[in-house]
Amino acid sequence: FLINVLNHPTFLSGNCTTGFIDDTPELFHIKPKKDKETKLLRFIGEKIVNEIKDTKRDYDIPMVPKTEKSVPIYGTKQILDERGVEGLIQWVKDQKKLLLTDTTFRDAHQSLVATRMRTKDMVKVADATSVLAKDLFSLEMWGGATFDVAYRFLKESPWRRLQILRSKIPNLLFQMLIRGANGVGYTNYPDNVIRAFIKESADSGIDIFRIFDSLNWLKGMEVAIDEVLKTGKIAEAAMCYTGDILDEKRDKYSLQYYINTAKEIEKMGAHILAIKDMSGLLKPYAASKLIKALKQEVSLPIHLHTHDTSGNGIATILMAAEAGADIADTAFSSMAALTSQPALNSIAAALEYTDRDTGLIADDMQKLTDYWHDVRKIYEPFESGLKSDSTEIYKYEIPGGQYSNLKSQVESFGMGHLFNEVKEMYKDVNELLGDIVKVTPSSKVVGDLAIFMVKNNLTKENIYEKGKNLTYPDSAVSYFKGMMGQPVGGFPKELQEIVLKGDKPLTQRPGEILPDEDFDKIALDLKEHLHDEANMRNILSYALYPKVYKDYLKSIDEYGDLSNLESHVFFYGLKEGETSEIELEEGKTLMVKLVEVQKTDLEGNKTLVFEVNGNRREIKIFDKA
Ligand code: 3PY
Ligand code: ZN
Repeated sequence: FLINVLNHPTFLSGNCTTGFIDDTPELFHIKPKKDKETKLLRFIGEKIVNEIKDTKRDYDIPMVPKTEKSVPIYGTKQILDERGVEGLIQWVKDQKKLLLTDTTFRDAHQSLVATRMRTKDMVKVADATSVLAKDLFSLEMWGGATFDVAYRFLKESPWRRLQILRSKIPNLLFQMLIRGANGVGYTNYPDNVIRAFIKESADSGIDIFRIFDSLNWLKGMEVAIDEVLKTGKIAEAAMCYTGDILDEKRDKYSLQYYINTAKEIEKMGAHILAIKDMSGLLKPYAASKLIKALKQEVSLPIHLHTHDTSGNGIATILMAAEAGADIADTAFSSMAALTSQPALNSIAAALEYTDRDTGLIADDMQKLTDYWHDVRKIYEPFESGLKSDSTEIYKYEIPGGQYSNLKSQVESFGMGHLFNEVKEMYKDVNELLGDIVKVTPSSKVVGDLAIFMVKNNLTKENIYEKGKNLTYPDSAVSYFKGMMGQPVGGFPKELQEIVLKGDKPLTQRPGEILPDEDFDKIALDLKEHLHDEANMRNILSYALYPKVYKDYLKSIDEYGDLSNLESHVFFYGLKEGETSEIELEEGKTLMVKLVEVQKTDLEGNKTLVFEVNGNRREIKIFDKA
């Protein structure tokens, strides 16, 4: 506080009267500052008293595989740095082996444990990943839902994650998923936000940007592709796969449709073509047919992304490899399968001693797999409960992350018993919308509408009458307004009118009409009201997610930086008698033991007795029960 006053320009100028206090009240607003240790104990105390109702389980701290990092490790990152983008792309084309991306840091946990993986668990295994997985093509480790979940639920900075992992894994290409004009959010952002976000991400360590549009509307990807090309990084433009090219009756998304889309993507200047099979609909023989055709028609390397929801994912990747795919997304097997990516270990084993041998060493992959196996146990409450593959995905066409989340979303509306109806309705809504590409955020529109229709007893037949006077979910209004872009084949007019109720839809790119974000104004707001550093990362976080970011700052203010807590302590607190070593700040480590939780007193508080570095500390927490 005193330093803020002493450094204030008015104070320094010597013109410090009572007016100074009136003009700068924020400097004089003295809150009793809780010290870091107290904040931390309060956070743990709140978990124990008010959040974790069941008795806490025992969690072992996952064992990090031991490695020796004696020589500088050379990998794809060095190829990019030394030979530039063109050189790297040529290198990819020259490879006989199937190159693999590991998605464990991003899509795997997004699809299996609701995106809850904390930076701490990634950082612990970063050195080992750099050494043992040195022959991977890339790590998909950022973007998609990870950005907002980091702030919203993990109370940590996604930028810090990128920065630390980048410094610890200097040899592998880092890859992120960006939803075109929707950035890492659910709605179109002004062009200057998308451009600044890509620039900052590139400067912070992202090498490959996988850019997609949730309706395969290429116009929605233009700004992002252009900006990635400007940064000198790799633009991997994706076409999302939906439907079934083997089914001649479903001719909206035919082989020819994908060939045309791929050719357009090539013309836009992309370096790599991604096939983004977000729901795992690309069947093995379809993969073969599609990739063979694309290899004839475009000269870009092809990167296949699929999900194993149906159980056919491994076969799809193998058939794709056979047909000439260059790179495939996989995840270490303890974080693979079901709604996640197919298992890296299985693909590598299947291709051993063949032309497309990945060159990855099974024992090394196993060591990383074992680590993730132990980590995953800590995230058990976030699992969807899906126990087996399901070919019903071919019918419902629900993306991996959404499929595993939909049940809890439906339950949160008190409609758990109607889950099957919601899934059927998801299919009906897709038909109502004219059969659209379903991936974030368009998949959210379909999901929200499906829940809304089941809740209001609407059907695809009666909605035109019975649904006329209802107010539709925000996502559906935004969709029909054209704020997510234009779907293949256009909007169904009658339904659009019912949802918009006279409001005029857009036909151009939303970015063309959205005013630029005022970064200076945000900077001022951050400094003056939120006492946050107004650097570009913080400004962008605020521009993308104002409320989420403000809540994050509030949490930091209240509980301090929680990123150094072990994950089982962050999520579940401590058990009586349990001790955890916590690095409070660099060079200051606390041994925190919970000695006992006393009974609720007459004022409704529980006293928690801790031992911190051997000293007794008592913390009172109000019991909300
Ligand atoms: C995302 O946008 O987060 C996805 O993973 C889409 O598949
Ligand atoms: Zn995915």
